[in-house]
Amino acid sequence: MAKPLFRLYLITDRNQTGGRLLIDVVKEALAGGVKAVQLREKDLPIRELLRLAEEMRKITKETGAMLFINGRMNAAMAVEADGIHIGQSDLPVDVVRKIVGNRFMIGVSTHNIVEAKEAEKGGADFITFGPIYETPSKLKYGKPLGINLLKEARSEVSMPIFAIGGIKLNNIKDIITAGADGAAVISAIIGAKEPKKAAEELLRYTPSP
Ligand code: 3NM
Repeated sequence: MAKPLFRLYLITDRNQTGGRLLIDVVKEALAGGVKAVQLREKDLPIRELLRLAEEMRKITKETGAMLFINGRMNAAMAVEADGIHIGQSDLPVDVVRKIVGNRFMIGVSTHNIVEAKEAEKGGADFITFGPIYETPSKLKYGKPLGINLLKEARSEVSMPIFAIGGIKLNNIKDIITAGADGAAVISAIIGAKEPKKAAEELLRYTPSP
């Protein structure tokens, strides 16, 4: 089975920082040991996203963490990100792979077994699979898939799987036991009072490869 380069995938949402600057919250998470950040600010105009991506690139580089940009290949190229993360309404993964070659890692958001298998076939490096549990924005992502479907995904694909959706300190052990390689989180870190501590605690359950 392919092994991921990281185990905890931090996804941004600048609306969940409780008034703090996103860059400061991510800095704290990096200080807590996070090694992969996905900049996911879908509604930001491209120039603002680019500015934020540049800042994120700087702080991830300083801590040896990987940076992924959600959706926008041009911004990913401009800041020399490590990868891009695409969803089911972006270009198909095989097309993105054709465009970027091996210049970027490609992560794909998947929500069922068919999408997971397609992502693997299309040349993704890893997937997120979810939502496993209820998330604060549950309506957007659909009904929780649950642990059993995560187990099924594990048996169907050999690429790294990051469970996503409602992953917290109290359930992260269960998704690892079910076969996930790691967890992808927003609120557990971005919304935490102490993002550094939150990252450290989650990382205890997701040991480095
Ligand atoms: N994607 P939290 S669930 C961005 O199922 C995202 O693909 C999902 O936020 C999916 O860690 C989700 O706060 C939200 O639950 C994850």
